[in-house]
Amino acid sequence: MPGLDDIRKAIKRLIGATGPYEQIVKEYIRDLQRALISADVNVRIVFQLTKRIREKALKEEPPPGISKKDWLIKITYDELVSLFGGDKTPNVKPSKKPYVIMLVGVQGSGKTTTAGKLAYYYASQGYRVGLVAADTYRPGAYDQLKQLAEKTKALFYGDPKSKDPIEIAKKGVKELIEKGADIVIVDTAGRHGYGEEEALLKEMKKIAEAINPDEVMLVIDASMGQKAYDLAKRFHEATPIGSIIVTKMDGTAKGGGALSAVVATGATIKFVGVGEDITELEVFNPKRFVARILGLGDIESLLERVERLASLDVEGLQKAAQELLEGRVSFRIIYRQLMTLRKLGPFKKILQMIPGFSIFVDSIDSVAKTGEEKIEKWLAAINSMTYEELDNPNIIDKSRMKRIAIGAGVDIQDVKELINYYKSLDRMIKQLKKRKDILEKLISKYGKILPRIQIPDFSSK
Ligand SMILES: Nc1nc2c(ncn2[C@@H]2O[C@H](COP(=O)(O)OP(=O)(O)OP(=O)(O)O)[C@@H](O)[C@H]2O)c(=O)[nH]1
Ligand SMILES: [Mg+2]
Repeated sequence: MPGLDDIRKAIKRLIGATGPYEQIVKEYIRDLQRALISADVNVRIVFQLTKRIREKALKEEPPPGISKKDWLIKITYDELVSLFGGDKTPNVKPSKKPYVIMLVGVQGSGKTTTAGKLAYYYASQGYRVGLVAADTYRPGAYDQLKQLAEKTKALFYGDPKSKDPIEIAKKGVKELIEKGADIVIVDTAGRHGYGEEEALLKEMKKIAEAINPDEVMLVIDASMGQKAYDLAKRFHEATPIGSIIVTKMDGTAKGGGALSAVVATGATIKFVGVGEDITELEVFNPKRFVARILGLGDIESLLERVERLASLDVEGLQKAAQELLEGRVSFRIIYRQLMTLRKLGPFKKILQMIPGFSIFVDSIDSVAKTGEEKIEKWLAAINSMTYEELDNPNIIDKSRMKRIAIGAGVDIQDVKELINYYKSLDRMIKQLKKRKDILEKLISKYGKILPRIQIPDFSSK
């Protein structure tokens, strides 16, 4: 998508940039603004959006393990997703059978092509689709839709001799439903040029009154850019049951402007057209759309990392690490470690990136080798310990081991291994305590860095 593609270039530049962070942010923001404006996104919206990005980039601390640049990309992603509609994924499933869709739009916006694409899309979902040619103005409209119906194996109704679109629409809907169509799509005429929205909406109303469609879809050509705002707004106000399809996203730099303008009206974009072929129609999903603009693979792995970090129990980990460093190894700490490990699985690499946690990770690492099954057994064993045993593992003798094993339903050998693990961990910490310099360094790092770490809540988004 031209226009928006420049965002990816801005990110590429960001990744390669060196120098003071503030300078990097400044240049990146400028690139981003240029890219969005060249995509015809409303200038005011562009400045609001980049202002938010700049503020977040400079004020917020990235989560542990995420670099500032990656964090900046993540912030950009979030802002772009909300620019293009946020978390909403449109519901394109017909709410009932049969379902009647009426397509409207100005001349040449892509209605007839889109009717064919929709027929193809819904047929591939298992629906029986019917197409009605209710455009009596455009010469060739009948043949154009008939061919599309043949191509997509859709039912078809049209009357090349009639000059009455309302009559055709009414008859067509009735006949195709009788023939067993689950979805009937009515293609209408688009004599109206840009700026003739009033006339378009008026005629739309007339046909709609006659056939009472379940949904009216307004087809908008993406090359309208942000001018799509007025049309979409009036349509949205006049037709609450309506939704919008933005076509020709492939052929214009202004697609970003068209999409963001339509989103700003509160109307729902259900599909976007991305080529002339009947297969080139996509359900519009803002997240996927933005991911693609930014370069899918990269952003996905970044998001995944951020989300993983967000789900970490940092407070619990901090406490456990602190306790470990202070040399008070107990089964309570080990229990927390095991729970973390169970949750994180192979993601301990992330933990390793958290300042001060590497030592903690080393000890987790040795547990990691013991495998999932063992972890479950050890957790069960710890669960059947008394409070006294939890805090003073040294009092656990043979007879206590036996009792714990029976209580947990595990072998006594498992309990022994757990005790051995405790002992090796305890030894390690004691050794570390002797290296006071390292310890002090770590603790000073804690004091400075850990309290500042704030993990945003991505889970609710
Ligand atoms: N590149 C590209 N071209 C498209 C897309 N959708 C439609 N077109 C082209 O746009 C032109 C007009 O499409 P139509 O479907 O005939 O438009 P219409 O709204 O039915 O036009 P009228 O019936 O005259 O109002 C055709 O050349 C289509 O191939 C799209 O998503 N991408
Ligand atoms: Mg047409």
